[in-house]
Amino acid sequence: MAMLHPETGNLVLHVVYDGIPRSGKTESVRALARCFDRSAQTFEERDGRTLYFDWLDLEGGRLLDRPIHYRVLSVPGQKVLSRRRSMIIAAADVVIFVLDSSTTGFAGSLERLTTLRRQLKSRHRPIPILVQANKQDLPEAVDLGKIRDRIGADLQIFSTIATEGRGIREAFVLSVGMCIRYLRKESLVDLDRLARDTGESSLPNAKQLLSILSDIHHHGD
Ligand SMILES: Nc1nc2c(ncn2[C@@H]2O[C@H](COP(=O)(O)OP(=O)(O)OP(=O)(O)O)[C@@H](O)[C@H]2O)c(=O)[nH]1
Ligand SMILES: [Mg+2]
Repeated sequence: MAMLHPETGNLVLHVVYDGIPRSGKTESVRALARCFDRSAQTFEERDGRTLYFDWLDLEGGRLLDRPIHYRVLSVPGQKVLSRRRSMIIAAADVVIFVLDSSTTGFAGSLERLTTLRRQLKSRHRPIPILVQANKQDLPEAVDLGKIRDRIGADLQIFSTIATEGRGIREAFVLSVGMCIRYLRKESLVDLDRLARDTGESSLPNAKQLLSILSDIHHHGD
């Protein structure tokens, strides 16, 4: 959800990478960080699997005359961590869905995308989704035409190879453009309301988010 940063007053937008396990979410966030000479933080990884989230802060552009601060987060893909995943998705202003284009990951990705769309439909306002067709370097990768046929024409698709950083920055820029256009068009950002909300519940930092998600895991899973 769009928020005001309690210290800087900048507008904070949440960009969330979702997708099945091993689809390339962490790889995408790390490649994006490299594009901006930053490094992403990974909150706990075991055997190469994200246990909580990846986190990256970026800045750029303005909305309602405020500089925009992007909080880039990736979810843990594993099914057993779905409560953590849902909680992170609940904060999203835009979701980049990392679709695994390998023959083994494609069917599961379509299923997960359906779940994501259902989940986002229940929100009080629609949340834009960009589909990042990842692993397009694999010789057996499902091609964009077939992916388009299966997911429908209403979602934008962008081809990427996260391990080589190809397409990652462009997909990110496209997704935040979609998000900002939508927020502007629908006049969804009301600075007065955001200022009130910021006073009531300030934005959790990475450590606080980690703690919130650990509690959910202990009590819920
Ligand atoms: N060939 C190829 N491999 C990729 C690509 N993107 C990611 N991978 C590989 O896929 C594996 C999983 O990547 P991750 O980024 O860790 O996947 P994830 O989606 O974060 O996985 P979870 O944290 O378990 O949800 C790693 O071995 C990556 O190197 C790609 O574009 N092409
Ligand atoms: Mg990961």
